[in-house]
Amino acid sequence: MSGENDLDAVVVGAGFAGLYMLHRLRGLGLSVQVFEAGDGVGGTWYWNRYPGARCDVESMDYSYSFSDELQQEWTWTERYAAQPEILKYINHVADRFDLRRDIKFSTRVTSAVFDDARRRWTVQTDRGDRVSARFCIMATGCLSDAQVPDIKGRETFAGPWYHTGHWPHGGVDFTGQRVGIIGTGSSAIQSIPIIARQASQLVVFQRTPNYSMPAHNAALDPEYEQRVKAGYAEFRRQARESRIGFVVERSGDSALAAAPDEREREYEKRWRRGGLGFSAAYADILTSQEANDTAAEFFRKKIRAIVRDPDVAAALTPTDYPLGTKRLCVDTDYYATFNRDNVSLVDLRKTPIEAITPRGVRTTVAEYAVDSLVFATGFDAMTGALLKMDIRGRGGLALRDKWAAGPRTYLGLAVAGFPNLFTITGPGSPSVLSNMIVSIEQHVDWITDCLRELRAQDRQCIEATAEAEEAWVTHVNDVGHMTLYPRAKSWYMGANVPGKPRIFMPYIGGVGVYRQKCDEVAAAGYVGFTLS
Ligand code: NA7
Repeated sequence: MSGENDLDAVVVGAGFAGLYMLHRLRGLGLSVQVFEAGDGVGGTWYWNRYPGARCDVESMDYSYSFSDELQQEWTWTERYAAQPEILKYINHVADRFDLRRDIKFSTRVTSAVFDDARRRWTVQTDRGDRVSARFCIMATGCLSDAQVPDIKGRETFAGPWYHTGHWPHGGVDFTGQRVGIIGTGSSAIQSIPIIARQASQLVVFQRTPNYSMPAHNAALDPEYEQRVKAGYAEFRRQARESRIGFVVERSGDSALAAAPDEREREYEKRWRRGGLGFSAAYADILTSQEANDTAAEFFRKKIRAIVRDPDVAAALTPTDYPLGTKRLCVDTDYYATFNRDNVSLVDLRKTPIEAITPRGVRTTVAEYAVDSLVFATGFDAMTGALLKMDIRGRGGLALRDKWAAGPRTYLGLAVAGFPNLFTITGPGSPSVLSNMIVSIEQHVDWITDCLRELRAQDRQCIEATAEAEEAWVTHVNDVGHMTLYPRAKSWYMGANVPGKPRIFMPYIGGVGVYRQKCDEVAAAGYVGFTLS
């Protein structure tokens, strides 16, 4: 497929998606160059090294399934793997499959421009690379563009500051310090209990309280591990066909139809089990406000039972959006941490931040002096990393312009007007609503089959049609609006980034259903695409 100095494919990113994509493309005999901004593999797990960083999906689920040798030989130590262990795993994968030789590290792609005449992509980097490739595959991650909010006076702060998504590799020792943390999403909820144990004082600045489940993390039960490994093929099959990429048992269709004491027992059982499966208890929790209220009220009671100070408990209790419509968090001792004498909570809804000062953070009522400041303020999710690059399709069309009113894709995999460009777990696919590894493998396998088919048919180009894209965008939107998700100001909706269009970006139809749709598209000769 390649001419002189030309590559078959460029892959952007060397996280879980980029690495597996490279492995599969090599299997097709294609020439591939991967560019990675970090100086090592791992993506999310390379950057997010904040204290307590841990996967919310259980270890036996959150791993590659493509190699049985790999999944049999690797042993996880905990029910939920911590960041260092996941990073070790992905480094092991890179070595085991000899992936590093095609990855250029510490190199950020700045632009990807489609040349209509040659029908190739020209990709440029911040290190002066300029390569030409038939295919351009974005494995840039959904939560990789860290957001430090533009708060007045930010640059005047005299002490060190950190973003959870760009944590120093050597770690940070907060012993004896007064620390401020802005944000109470997953990253904050994982790190707050640990920072609180180190710091002399921790001030938590909260804009929106979250619903958080206990993790009940523990050493991985060797018996469970053996059982899964003995039946891994079936375990993975069920995950692929499930709604969210791992199996969560459902108790019934309707929380409202269940008797109140039975429902309470069910919620209690799930609380004791811990983890993300809570909102799957009843099918209507995410579609009926009334059903959702029963689950939300259960959480509120738990928070009141754990947190001693009623005012702090009230501030930590979400009341104005349905449970599960912002990402459910999973924690170890989060709520209990607010019983510590050295931890205080500032409710920014009552007393918003006015400015960051050289000494700390000033709200409408007080200045909080701190030695260090942590921004746990999240990411420009799903589109941020893509739109940071200058991506231009046919006729010079900029992706930034095309997506000015929100992302538009076909299947979350391709974009009309951008031939031979693929987005792994792009907006419009289940992505962040699923076990990412299951969704990544599904996309990578689909793209690999697609490129093999193009070669078999001696075609050079594949492009989503505008009609198929329009129909998919409508479908993603329709399904999203059948749920309660659009009622929350979440990063799923783009609500955390000032000025970002408010669109429900992921596809909530379910991982199994979505896979079937993608397979049908391929089996029918890539309906909705033009091959040339
Ligand atoms: P999240 O979940 O986006 O959380 C970011 C937090 O920071 C959240 O509480 C935000 O409040 C808060 N935030 C953001 N900007 C501001 C400003 N300007 N002022 C005050 N507070 C602010 O990011 P995470 O890193 O915790 O988690 C990302 C995902 O990683 C997570 O969902 C999992 O999938 C894993 P808000 O809620 O917007 O009011």
